[in-house]
Amino acid sequence: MMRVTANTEPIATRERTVEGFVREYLRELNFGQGVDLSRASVNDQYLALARTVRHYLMVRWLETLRHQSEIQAKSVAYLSAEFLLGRQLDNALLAADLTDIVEEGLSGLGISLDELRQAEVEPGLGNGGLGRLAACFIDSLATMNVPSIGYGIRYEYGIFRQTFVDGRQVEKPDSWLSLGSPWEFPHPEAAVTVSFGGSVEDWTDDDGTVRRRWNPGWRVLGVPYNYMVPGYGNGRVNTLRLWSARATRAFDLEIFNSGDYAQAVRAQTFAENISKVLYPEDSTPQGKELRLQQQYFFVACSLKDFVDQVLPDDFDLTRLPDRIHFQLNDTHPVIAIPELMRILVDEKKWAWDEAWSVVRQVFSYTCHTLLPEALEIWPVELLGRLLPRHLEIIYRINEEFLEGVRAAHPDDEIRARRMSIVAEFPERGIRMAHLATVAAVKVNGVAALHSQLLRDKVLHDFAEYYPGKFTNVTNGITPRRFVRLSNPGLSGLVTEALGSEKWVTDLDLLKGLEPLADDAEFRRRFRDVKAANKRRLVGVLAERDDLHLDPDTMFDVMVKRLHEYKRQMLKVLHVVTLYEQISTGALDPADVTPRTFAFGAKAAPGYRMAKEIIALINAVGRTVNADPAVQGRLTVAFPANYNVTLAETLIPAADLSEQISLAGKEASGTGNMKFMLNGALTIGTDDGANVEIRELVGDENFFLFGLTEPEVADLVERGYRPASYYETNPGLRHALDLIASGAFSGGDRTVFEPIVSNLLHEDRFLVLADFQAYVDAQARVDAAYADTEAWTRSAILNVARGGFFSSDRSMRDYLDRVWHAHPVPPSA
Ligand code: NBG
Repeated sequence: MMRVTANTEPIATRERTVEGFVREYLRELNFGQGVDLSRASVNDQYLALARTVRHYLMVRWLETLRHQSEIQAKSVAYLSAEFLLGRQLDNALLAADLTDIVEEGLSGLGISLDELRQAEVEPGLGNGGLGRLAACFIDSLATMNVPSIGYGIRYEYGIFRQTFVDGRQVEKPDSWLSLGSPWEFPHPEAAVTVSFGGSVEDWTDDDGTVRRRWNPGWRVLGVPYNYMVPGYGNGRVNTLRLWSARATRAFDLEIFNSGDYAQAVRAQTFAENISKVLYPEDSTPQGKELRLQQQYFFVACSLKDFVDQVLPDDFDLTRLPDRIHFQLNDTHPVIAIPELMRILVDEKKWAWDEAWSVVRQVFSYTCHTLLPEALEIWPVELLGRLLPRHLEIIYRINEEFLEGVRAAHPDDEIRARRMSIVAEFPERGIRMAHLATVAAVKVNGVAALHSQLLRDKVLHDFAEYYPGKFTNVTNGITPRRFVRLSNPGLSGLVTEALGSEKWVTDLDLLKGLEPLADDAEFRRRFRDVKAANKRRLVGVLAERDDLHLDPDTMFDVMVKRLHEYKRQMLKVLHVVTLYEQISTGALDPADVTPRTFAFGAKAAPGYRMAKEIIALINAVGRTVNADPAVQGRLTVAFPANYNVTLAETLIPAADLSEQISLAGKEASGTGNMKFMLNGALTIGTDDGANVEIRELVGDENFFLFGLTEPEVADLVERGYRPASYYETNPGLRHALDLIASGAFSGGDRTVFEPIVSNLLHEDRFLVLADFQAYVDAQARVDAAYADTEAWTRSAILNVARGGFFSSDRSMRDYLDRVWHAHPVPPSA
């Protein structure tokens, strides 16, 4: 008999040549995709490529998993309802250092890598900043060799695809999985069961102890889908595990046996609905039952996975705090706290106090908002119906917590009520932020100002009660995706100037660019990069959106979710003001810096005012862009469906970054950091991470305007009357009157009446109060832009001083201040 010796040498070392890659690729195309090259569609070619690249990472992935379970080091589990990943291919190529080999190999086959890049549909499993932050964090954790895992939901439909019909937003489903999903590894055999509903009863165990037992009403299965999270250039591949809901077989069979086939199929649909679609609300939660189901579903799956699968069988759970820290990304996963209590007390039969002492050591909570209405409160009725045992547990946690509060503050019942986990008005509800704060080791805000306002305002009582529990970790962004990949021109220049690529994992090295801001030749090359990025964007938007832009104008960009507090409205008013002044002859067009005003923003489908503002931006754009009087001076560009992919071409092309939220409302912002690191100057308020950006870059390289947070508080306290600004400021009056006149709505005065009257009579976010300061700051921008050399110098300094905003630094802060875990380099 012939003996077969398997070649166990990793593919990664065996085939890292152009020829090796081509062989692998063709094999994947033929045997994986089932086509030959001559008949392969672009999608076939892309899928085969993705799978080939995956092979190269596989050995490292398996090695990471093996090493991780061997050394049993303390790990971090990042629990997040959203991971806004963006496209995977380029990042995988970069991590595996395969780009050149693949490009050459494909081109030999007559295939363009770039075309295949465009074939990838990005997984939009998040709404905005919070979800993208989670994606940046897992990238950094992998790159920094931190043993860690991301846990979330595999939504079948991610964030909706935005289209415009007559300038109004119309949402289309995002069926990102429909053409295949080459980056995921489903493990149906490892599905876990999650329970809901039913009731709780007493029972007496063998040693006579009376315990509580949950008799659930229904169950679903959670199927894990694993994704690779490759570190940059370090051979590590971490895991992101997303859960997909399926009907349990028992559930199906029961109903099927009762003879009702249609009902059995409906039950299946019911179960699978849980992971069907991402809720498209950003910052403002909707207290929907399905949403709570989603939250409990992924958290229960993840805890069970960690306790039963990741930990060894004989693991002593009292040692849990040495092995894991669960980071709660906002309140969405906070139901994990009573869930772990339930596991320890009901399933493992621990004493309550023993369980609580462990639970209190393994969770930390990141808050991402300052809007009180954005903190989740679940109606007791709903939570009790869906998770009756968890409600009991929460009540007991609250009782004991309030005992402590009352002991510390006798005769202050008002305080106890304010701090209670259970709200009494307007209906009984569970305040998830309070529950998180009570149980967490640390509570952090996401920028210095935000953390300070959390301590001083939003969670003030708690900061007093738990000194030392509150901390700050300023957000960051991954330099791999948002500089190295998205801005190859700048990356090349920086690498050449610094003499190495080390900055990609040590962003503070950008400091070394500072002296070059004074070097005329470097400035010229820096400008050339920006100009090329602008041309690249112009090309993309011409093709993608049939928008035709002039790359020789200033690119003034505001991209983020549409929210009144973010104040896209201010920027529209600025456009309208300039337009009105040019039209009436008050301003000579020759004195106006030619600008492209670019917007990108999705509104939550149910958010009326946000959708009106989108319609207004498009209406103003249509009028302005068609008017010969402002031709070549003012252009409005609002490409639909802003997403991570578009961000990657838009941000590197920007001259001016708009970060103009009302002070005290934007927790951090992360777009602001991406723009800075791509050499845009910021016009912004003293809000969120803008404060730190300005401190780092210096006042002279930042266009600050607007009320400060204390000034806002003061003005609101005294009674804000927006109409007074309209009455006393002729420029503002003219702009608002022009909108109200129907000039942008075909003469119809009713169309934008709701916007105008909201601004005049309510204006919750003080747009009118900051209007003049904003217009004045924009005049300073124009003046600065006119001095090309000085502007370029500032832009270079923005890049040079932006290293602090690497998400690697954020991770270091979490490791030191929150997780007390350490990087573990792979075995030699
Ligand atoms: C958002 C904030 C942003 C912040 C991101 C990431 C939510 C609830 N919050 O300011 O609005 O940058 O979180 O921290 O989406």
